[in-house]
Amino acid sequence: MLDRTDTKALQREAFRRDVIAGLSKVGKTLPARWLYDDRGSELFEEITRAPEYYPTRTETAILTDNAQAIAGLFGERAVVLEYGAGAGIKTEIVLAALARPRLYVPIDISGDFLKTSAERIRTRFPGLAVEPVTADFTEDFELPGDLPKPGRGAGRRGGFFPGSTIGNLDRGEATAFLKRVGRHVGPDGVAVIGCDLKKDIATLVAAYDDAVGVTAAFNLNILRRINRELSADIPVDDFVHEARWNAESSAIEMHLVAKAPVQFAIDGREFRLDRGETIHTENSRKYDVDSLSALAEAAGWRIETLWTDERKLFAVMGLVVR
Ligand code: AVJ
Repeated sequence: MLDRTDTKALQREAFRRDVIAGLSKVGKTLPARWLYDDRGSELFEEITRAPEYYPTRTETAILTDNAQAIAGLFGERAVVLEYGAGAGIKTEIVLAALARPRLYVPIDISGDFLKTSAERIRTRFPGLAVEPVTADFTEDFELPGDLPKPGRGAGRRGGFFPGSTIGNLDRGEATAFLKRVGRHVGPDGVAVIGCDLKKDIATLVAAYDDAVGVTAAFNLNILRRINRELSADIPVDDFVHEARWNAESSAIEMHLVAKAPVQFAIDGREFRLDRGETIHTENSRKYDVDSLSALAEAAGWRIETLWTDERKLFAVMGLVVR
């Protein structure tokens, strides 16, 4: 029996469902969220240090260089809602710059991850109230009713979503996400969102196919995870990592390409791939100023400030509700 309070078992069942559904389609896919088990998260950390992967260090520099302006957007006594359990140093840069923040609310689906990062923030900012919320922010959810409302000791509410994770969402999902943030922060709310920018294809592809092969290991790990958690027998060595630019969707796509005809079983179901057939594991959309404005407007926001680096590699949007 599935215990409804056992989130680990529920996650395992959701994983099995998604894997079987994705691999049963004609164009095989696996949802990108499943790339991040413990090993996947470790490998992603390594990616952020790869010389070709410019987003993390560029965004961190943008936040550092503009911390005062960002703090100005949030205003005094802000209630900060972070979508994702905490982006480590980026969160700290913003919180450290704020004027007497009222409350920090990290939101994440993983309760364990939330606990650890909430503890880290409490240690680093002893005077700051922290109220973690366990929720899947890619779907609609209500904030706890007892969060301080603007006025009476609390300032504005501001959403924070760094990392260009918004790039994993398609246009409809990204619009729905920004509308959700708008509902959470209310009419006087603001948001600070990190987005990767369109640039020459060679730079983009290299960032998602680094020379050392960390990104390849990260992508292939999803197959190892299926073998580990769903007792499957996927011949992982028969697959290679590929990063592709899709001009139509303005996205880098990660694929796992079968080097030979492959067959394997999961849960007694047989799956086959022809040589050259792929499993599409991630989209990472790249924006320009016009597409960012259009996205913001469609979701009820206006770009108040767009902070970028000198080489225009990455952008941080400062949004206000229209
Ligand atoms: C964590 C989704 C922002 O799209 O750049 C990095 C994930 N995938 N290298 C990105 C990722 C391959 C990353 N995000």
